[in-house]
Amino acid sequence: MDPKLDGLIKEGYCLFEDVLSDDLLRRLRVASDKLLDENETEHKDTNQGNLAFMQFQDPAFLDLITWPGALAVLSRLGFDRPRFWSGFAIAKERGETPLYWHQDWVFWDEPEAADRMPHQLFFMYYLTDTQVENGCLRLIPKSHRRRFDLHEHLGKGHDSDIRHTDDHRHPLFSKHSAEIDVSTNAGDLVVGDARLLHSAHTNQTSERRTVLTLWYLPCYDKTSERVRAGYRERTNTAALQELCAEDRQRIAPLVADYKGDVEPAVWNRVPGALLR
Ligand SMILES: O=C(O)CCC(=O)C(=O)O
Repeated sequence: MDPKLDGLIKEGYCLFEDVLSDDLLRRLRVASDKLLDENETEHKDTNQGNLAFMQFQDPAFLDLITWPGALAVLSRLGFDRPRFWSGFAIAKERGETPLYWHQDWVFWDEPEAADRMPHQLFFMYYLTDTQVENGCLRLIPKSHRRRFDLHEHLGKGHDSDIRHTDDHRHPLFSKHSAEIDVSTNAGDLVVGDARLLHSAHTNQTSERRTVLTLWYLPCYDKTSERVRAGYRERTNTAALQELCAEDRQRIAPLVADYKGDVEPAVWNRVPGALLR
């Protein structure tokens, strides 16, 4: 088995170096700074940082979603017909508190929650080099399929009060004995299973630290109709309609295109009996 796929399956993540070109990286920095500077939504100032929905506000974002290097990574991992779900730009400004431990799978009542293979992957691109000092990613290997003590405190994750609490003594802000730091160089790609527990350190520097997180559905055609219908409920199809014909054509192979009428899977962020 490919060692990266082995890492993804066993540890819940893998790292690919130098995936973005210098030119795309430069354009993404400009585009994401603008997006984050202009963000006036309720997501602007939370324990997640300054979070903005990344759609097609700038041509660089479409280039990133359809980036041949990213599709080559998916293909190397054995996912030849992935779909794109959504994307976010997340800035950690100077002195911002650590992120809380969380996981991002939202269909915990569905059999996919216990699958060996991931049904939802994060692609995280940090736009600067990251270390502990400026808020690099932390994660708990194997936590995508194995229950850890932290799971008892997770609650509804991003859908809960932990996004806004001032009490950073909460266990979800604690250091964990199994955690590891993932330092990256700008242009590297961290691929992870949505079920993996992850977080990020405080940014102690004076520079903004931005990550672009893209969500791909790697084996969409093998994912149940219920889950595909669930994703459809939370997809902004209007943004796609606004693209010009040429851009729509570029993204067409990645569009999550479920058209059935099955009852959508219930949105449930709380890992239950399917996590052992
Ligand atoms: O801000 C970070 O470094 C992590 C972002 C994150 O957890 C996410 O996008 O799910």
